[in-house]
Amino acid sequence: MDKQKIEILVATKVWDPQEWVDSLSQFDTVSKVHVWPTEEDLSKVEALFVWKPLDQGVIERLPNLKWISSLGAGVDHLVGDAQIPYSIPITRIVDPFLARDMSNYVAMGVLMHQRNMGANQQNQNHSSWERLTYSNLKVGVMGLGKLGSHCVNLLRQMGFDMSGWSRTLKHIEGVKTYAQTELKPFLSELDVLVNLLPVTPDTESILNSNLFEQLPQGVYLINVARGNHLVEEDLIAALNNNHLSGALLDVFRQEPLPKENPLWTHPKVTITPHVASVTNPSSALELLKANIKRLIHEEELLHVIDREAGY
Ligand code: NDP
Ligand code: OXD
Repeated sequence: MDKQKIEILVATKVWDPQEWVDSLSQFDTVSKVHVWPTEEDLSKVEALFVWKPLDQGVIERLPNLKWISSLGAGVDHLVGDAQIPYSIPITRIVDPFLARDMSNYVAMGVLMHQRNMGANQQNQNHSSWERLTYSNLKVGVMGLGKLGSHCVNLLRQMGFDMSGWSRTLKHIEGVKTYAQTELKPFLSELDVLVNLLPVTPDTESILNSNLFEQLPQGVYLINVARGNHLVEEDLIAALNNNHLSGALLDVFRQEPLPKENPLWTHPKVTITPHVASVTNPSSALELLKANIKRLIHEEELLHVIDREAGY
């Protein structure tokens, strides 16, 4: 076996793997790229690249596995998977384009809300000239990691009054920051709440009626993290009793969102199909290339997640 080259298995359930396979096959550090599902001999595979749930039985086919990479920023599809031994490091995609695109999406959502674009569109449908004005907004971001911190900085530069909440206290110029124990004061002064947390046992279903009650009336919700953060019935109740003014949702417990889900037709909800920020294969491949070299040279991998914390 050539020590300078490794075999890789790509398992992408919801994406066509071809672009990844074509590029990885050209790396001079890769001897073979397998695509799951396969009957090929996988005993020499050292790296597994995954997007979305891994079929049961994959790991037992990989006796030589040394590293798993998520092909997205999130790792919730991997951390809860009992077939993955703790000894195998899991990495994720950290990429400036992912952060840029996410911040742009959130900025779009905040501006559409601030400038009443839904109501303007309806007025246009009736040729109705109604001057809907606006005020500056206080926007709070839950999660100040790679994406959340980029997002608060962009929106601060756009002139919004920004705050952020994270597990450990952050210091970000011009942004009011709160630590995990300070959720109540963080929530109490917002106009828009943005969720950019990872899903962990601590944050699963965090967007529920108890949290909504701690928000001032009229808050607009933007959920771009994971569907499992949101209790959908609690959101619908809070929208129906006018406690929340609306929601922009990109992620759902079940994706694709089933046709019969009431969120599709709720007048105060705007839906996008998990496209807030999409991994750009060409830049993500640069990170994978760097990590393949590190694996070969037995150096520490970049962007390894903390299995205990779950992100
Ligand atoms: P990071 O891991 O970089 O950041 C996570 C942040 O959440 C950190 O600030 C962390 O705190 C905070 N956090 C974690 N647990 C808690 C908790 N219990 N209480 C308070 N704060 C907590 O993640 P990213 O910014 O890269 O990504 C965030 C999520 O965005 C991903 O996990 C993924 O689910 C989602 N995503 C969605 C996409 C889409 O298209 N819709 C695209 C890409 C990502 P601390 O700083 O103290 O560690
Ligand atoms: C991600 C995503 O986690 O696309 O990268 O949701």
